[in-house]
Amino acid sequence: MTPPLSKVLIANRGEVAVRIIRACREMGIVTVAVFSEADREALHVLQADMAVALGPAPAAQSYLNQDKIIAAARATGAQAVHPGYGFLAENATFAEACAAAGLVFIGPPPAAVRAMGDKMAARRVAERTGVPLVPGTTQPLADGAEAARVAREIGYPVMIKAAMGGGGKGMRLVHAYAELEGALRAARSEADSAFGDATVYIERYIAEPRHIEVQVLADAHGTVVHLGERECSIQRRHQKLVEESPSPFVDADLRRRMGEAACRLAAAVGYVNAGTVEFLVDRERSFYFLEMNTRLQVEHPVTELVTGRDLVREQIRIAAGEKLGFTQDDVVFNGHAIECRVNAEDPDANFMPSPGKILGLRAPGGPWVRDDSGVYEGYTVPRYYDTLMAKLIVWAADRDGAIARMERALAEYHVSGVRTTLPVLRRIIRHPDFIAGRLDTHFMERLPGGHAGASGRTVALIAAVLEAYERAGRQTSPPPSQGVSPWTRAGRPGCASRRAR
Ligand code: MV4
Repeated sequence: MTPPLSKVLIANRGEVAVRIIRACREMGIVTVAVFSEADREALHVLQADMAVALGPAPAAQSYLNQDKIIAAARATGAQAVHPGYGFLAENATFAEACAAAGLVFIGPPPAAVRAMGDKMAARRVAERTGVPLVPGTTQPLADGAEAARVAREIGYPVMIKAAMGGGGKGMRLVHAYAELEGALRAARSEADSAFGDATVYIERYIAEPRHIEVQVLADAHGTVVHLGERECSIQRRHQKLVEESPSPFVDADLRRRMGEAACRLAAAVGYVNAGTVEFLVDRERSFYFLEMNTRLQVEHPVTELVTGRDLVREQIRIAAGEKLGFTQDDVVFNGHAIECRVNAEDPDANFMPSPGKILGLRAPGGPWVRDDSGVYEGYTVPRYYDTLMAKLIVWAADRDGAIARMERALAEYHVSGVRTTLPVLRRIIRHPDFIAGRLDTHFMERLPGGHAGASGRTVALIAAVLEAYERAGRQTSPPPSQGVSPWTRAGRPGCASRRAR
């Protein structure tokens, strides 16, 4: 058996890096942080036992630079790498590079990442394992004629999706035959430029669905269990704002059927570690496989609070070759948890990123309130990365109690210096539809001022502003440092081995 891990490198930043450090510390594992030039003062750097500089702020030169991260792991004697989410978390090539360097990748086997990365291949796995999937194609579309034939068969409206897409990129809704040709061309060209692969497929459009996902855990000894579902319907332009577990729409029978489907799918691709199977659920409570995320998810805490299981700890134990140590029958669901994402964005300016110095910060506390934060008062939120600053998670015995507790906690929350999504979160939590559990993926479009989508023109305007902002930033940034920076030196073993205080 693999010896337990004693030193882990966290190939990420922000709140998730802090979350992983916390699990490691409780397990007696030494932590190695990595950081970019924009993150010298970041919380994850302050909290880790050791820290290694990667290079300039842009992710391509820091958090996405596989060679630098593997070199940092080797230099510090880390045995394993936790990728968190985003960045390299679903990069099969990186998982392989870790293995080649003798490092344990705390995540699924590269083959499982690849199988699920191709959405059409994932649909084929669902098909042959009897997991319900949205009616449509499971082989690449040859041409417009074939698309028209399939669309007529399954019935309009349909969606054209990029095989290598996900998260809404390269996706087109087609209401009628007249739009098909143009949508097909647009989806192909968007897919080609975004993923370097123009392969697309067609699905029947599910109107006003709920987005419900199932958490799975699989060990290397053949045990696969699910930890129930998360309701993630409250999204804006494919960014989740509020998540909860259990879903107010899912009863014990649906939970069991969705859970079994998720476990079957995971087992079929030889899945090991934590993963999430996404489903669309329609008004009739029919569920359809959408895609599988082969990583820890941002919203994992709500599952932790209702199951009492530490998902990051389980990920590390599984990666070390340990047995899960419990079965599906041991998984019990207790109470209700809700998570709100606090982003540095300006809800009054179409959720434009709002980087800058946090001048004042008071996070809520009290019973059953969890603050998973990557920031502190006086910290400057860099403009280079995702805007997620912190997650606020509450637990209560039932959904009404959790809503009351979230409303109380949001009222305690004060941030100044940067704009945040807090005002929108307060409005969502008090909305009659939210309170009644009337949720679907169009919730934000109905929220006054929530403007779920932006018109094409607004998007173009934002893109232009951001580009100008980026150009201005580049001109004022210091030139890239040459050779070994003091930060790289500080990160080398023996130099900056800062034990936790
Ligand atoms: C769909 C759909 C309706 N019908 N597929 C959006 C992200 C990507 N993962 C899949 N998405 C959707 N696929 C069919 N056949 C509606 C969406 C969708 C959506 C899904 C989950 C959460 C929010 C969403 C917002 C808009 C559209």
